[in-house]
Amino acid sequence: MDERLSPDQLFSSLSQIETEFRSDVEGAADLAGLQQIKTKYTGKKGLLTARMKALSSITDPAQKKEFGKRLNEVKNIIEETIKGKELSLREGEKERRLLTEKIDVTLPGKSTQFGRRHPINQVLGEIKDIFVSMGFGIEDGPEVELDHYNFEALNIPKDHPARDMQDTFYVSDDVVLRTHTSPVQVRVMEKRQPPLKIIAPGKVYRCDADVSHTAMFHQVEGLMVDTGISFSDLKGVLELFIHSFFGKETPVRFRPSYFPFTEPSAEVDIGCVFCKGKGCRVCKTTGWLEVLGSGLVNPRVFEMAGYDPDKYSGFAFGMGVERMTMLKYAIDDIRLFYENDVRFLRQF
Ligand code: 2NL
Repeated sequence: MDERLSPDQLFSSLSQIETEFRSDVEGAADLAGLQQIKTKYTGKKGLLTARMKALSSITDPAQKKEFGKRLNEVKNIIEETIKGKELSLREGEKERRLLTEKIDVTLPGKSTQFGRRHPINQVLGEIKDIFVSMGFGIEDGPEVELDHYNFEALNIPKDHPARDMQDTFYVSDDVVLRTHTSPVQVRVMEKRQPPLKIIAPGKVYRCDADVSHTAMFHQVEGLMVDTGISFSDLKGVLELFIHSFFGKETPVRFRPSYFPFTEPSAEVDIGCVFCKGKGCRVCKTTGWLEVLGSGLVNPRVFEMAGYDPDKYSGFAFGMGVERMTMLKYAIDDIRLFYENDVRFLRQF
């Protein structure tokens, strides 16, 4: 259609476009509206674009030059005006956001869920700290152990009934999953001469499972060897340990017992944490609970380790970490530790 307009008409149409453009821009309320206006005039099918195409239809060179100049002028006006308007619209929008968007710094923050150490590891750490404070060193060793270190060197021969006492996982004829951490201490004795003051914490395995037994559990054993170590050293160390761990008002007693690797042997009881010594189902009405086993190291064990039993004496003890944890927190089922229900674990 533009092709059919005369040069004069083309000229005046440019002025109309300019006027219409100015009023359009005036009314643009936001950036989206401005974009529409931009398309209306300078887009592929825009009003100004159409006039540009019409330029080639003017035959008179002077008129063509004049129209081209005017066309450029309007084009520049349109582009500059849009640029300016865009800037002021952006400013306005920023201003509006600053006024309407508010951050309430007094609102509570988003809470984070914190993890924590497993109660067994917490208690294991507590037990280690107490013995370290008394000068004990920490030792470890293999969980898959030779029958020799787990049994023979502890005075538990192959046909000994004590082997049935500890239901053992056998890997092969002479290799077992350790049933206690004593073999760690035997290995240390083999390598080092007295004095010795060590604990051996770690995982042990027994083929057993009920409310108070799991196939894997944790044990801390201890061993002190020197010249002149007596049963009173054993009593002093273990009483101090019990009072640090359960509190200094906790009643303690030593009761004669039997282990192949100690002689004499004693079991250590504390006043029942469930009934405070009155007698209940858990302590079988005795008012006492067994917490650990101990004794003076059997001279046979020293001989096998290459220590002179006439020169050295020592005491040893062993405790189950799960059992200590259950007594400390009055928990009646060991399996709770390994079900990994966070509602249980979060309480520690
Ligand atoms: C218990 C009893 C005990 C030992 C462990 C031991 C280690 C060596 C030599 C002598 Cl190398 N004895 N350990 C001694 C007495 C008792 O544990 O009821 N544990 C849960």
